[in-house]
Amino acid sequence: MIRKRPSLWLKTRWHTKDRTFVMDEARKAELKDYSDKIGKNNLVPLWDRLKTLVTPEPKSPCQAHLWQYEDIRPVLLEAGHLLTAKEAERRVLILENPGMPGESKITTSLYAGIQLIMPGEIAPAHKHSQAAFRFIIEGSGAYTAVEGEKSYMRKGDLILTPNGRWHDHGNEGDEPTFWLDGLDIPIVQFLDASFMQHHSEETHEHVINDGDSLARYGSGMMPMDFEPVSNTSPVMKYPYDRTRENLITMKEAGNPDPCHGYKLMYVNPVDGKSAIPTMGAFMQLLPKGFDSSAYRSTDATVFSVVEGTGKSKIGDKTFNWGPNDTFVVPSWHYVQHFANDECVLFSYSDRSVQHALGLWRQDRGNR
Ligand code: GTQ
Repeated sequence: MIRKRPSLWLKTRWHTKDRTFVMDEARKAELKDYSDKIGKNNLVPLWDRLKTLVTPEPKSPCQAHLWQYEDIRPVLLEAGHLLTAKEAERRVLILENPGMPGESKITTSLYAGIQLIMPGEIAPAHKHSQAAFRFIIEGSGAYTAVEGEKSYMRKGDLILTPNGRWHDHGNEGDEPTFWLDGLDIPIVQFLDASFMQHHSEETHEHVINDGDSLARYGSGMMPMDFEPVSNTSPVMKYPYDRTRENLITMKEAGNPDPCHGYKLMYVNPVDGKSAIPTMGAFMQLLPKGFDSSAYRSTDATVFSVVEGTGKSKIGDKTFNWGPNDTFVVPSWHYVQHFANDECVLFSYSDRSVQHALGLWRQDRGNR
């Protein structure tokens, strides 16, 4: 027969407000002794941890932050004279969230860095489990090649590097070229699924022309009998002139979304889902004077300013931004954008992952 312990029932008082028990010192000591004892066997009482593990709302170490391009550009150029792209393999400054020092993360799930390649340089071919995109900030004449398809870079272009594919970067022009690297490094790290290899040659053979995949897959048509080889978009470059033109056409029609202005998502034309399965990428236009409604979502989002100046209120902080600046909005923080001029903002997040797992939530600001 199971016996109730009347002594414990009597000793327990339920604190209704935050659902904790009120205990006297003797009982606290008893429970502490217990957890110390079982700790030796790598066991931990859930009742000490439940509140921090299962929170009523997202509680992130990720902090809202702004990186100004004028602080990055000169020191990255300095690195351009300190070591070659070949020596560094990739000459990149990581944008590390101040709330997670040492973790190489801009949000809990995503990585960001600014990469520089000097004229004449090559960043040698390698491949890895992590997927990447390059969002071009400054310079032209450089390229990323993915398994032989060379995509030349211009400001505002988005170039994909699907996971597991050989890729190298080079600069055939005469200007230093800078871009934002977005990678799913923390997701792959979390899942312990990282593999990487160096190519036997410095560059993979370049056999496919710039724009080839865009022509084949990215113009509302598909090659006959096309069978996708992966769930990443087969389009390697989404050129800015097209993206911008689409946003301008939308703006001319009017009726901006109160939270987003005019906003498009980069999609895989094969399935209409995110171009890269582990990262959602977006581009939005905010008309001059636009003052967005407060918005929050569970996908912490990294923004890169393409055109215009403005400010964003993120939680209780306000950041003034201009072209080429990067800022991050943590999960479930209200964000409100104010556009001084007509602004174009690129952004990326783990929305696609949260969507796939049924975790994504948004709140369109009914405060
Ligand atoms: O260009 O392949 O910022 O492998 C970090 C890791 C860039 C790249 C990064 C990488 C790359």
